[in-house]
Amino acid sequence: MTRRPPAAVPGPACPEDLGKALALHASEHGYALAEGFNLTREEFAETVAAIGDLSSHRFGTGTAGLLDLDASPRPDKIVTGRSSLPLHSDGTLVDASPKYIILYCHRIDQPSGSGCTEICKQSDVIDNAPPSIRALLTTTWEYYVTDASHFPDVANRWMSIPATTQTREGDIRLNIAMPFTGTTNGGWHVRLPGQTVESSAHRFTALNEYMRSLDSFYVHQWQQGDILVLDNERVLHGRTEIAPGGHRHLLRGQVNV
Ligand SMILES: O=C(O)CCC(=O)C(=O)O
Ligand SMILES: [Fe+2]
Repeated sequence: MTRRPPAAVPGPACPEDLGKALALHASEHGYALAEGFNLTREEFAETVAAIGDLSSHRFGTGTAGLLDLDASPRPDKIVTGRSSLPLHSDGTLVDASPKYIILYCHRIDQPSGSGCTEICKQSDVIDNAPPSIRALLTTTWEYYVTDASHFPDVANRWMSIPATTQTREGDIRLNIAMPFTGTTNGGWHVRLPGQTVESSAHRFTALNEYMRSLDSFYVHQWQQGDILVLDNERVLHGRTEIAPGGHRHLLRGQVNV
């Protein structure tokens, strides 16, 4: 299933105007797509810097202004590697939630369905949740991070993190990273307090199925030159697995406002 976002933003010529237009659209609709760009790494970094402040980077590779998501074949790389990524809000595991995530498709050569970005709107998740899902979203989840290459400061110990927090405006937002499913090398494990990873799994499976059934669930099939800006307070995002032999190189930036 590949649905287009509400509206693709027409492309202003200069990086500064482009970045600002995309961020404004994302803050209203959750995310914004612009197509057909041909940016150098420097132009991408300028576009990112025009959107906001670059101070909150806590990952093991890259910088806030430019991180390479280049489908590394190394088995110790998960987020910057080739596996699927479950739906999550960025910054959950490192306690540094950025406002916007900016992704640019630098190079792509992969089959349909490979390396797609999956998105769903947090308001849709929260507002329509049946009681059993609501209970899961109002509790604390426990995480054990194994992708030490991407999360060097928090790996290899259990952490308790409430599933919701407040935005700067005082709205409730999700602060979650769903467990990995069906991959041998996931980047983190998730359990509920007092339960094991295994005994928690059926509740996360129900939440996963629920989120994927929502009207706002959107799967983006990348084309070279696409720019996708996500409002991390309004959407969750994930990734489908990158098919064997597929090439996918996104440039990623993140900013606060
Ligand atoms: O590779 C992707 O599509 C996204 C990876 C990701 O979740 C991130 O860099 O925040
Ligand atoms: Fe992410």
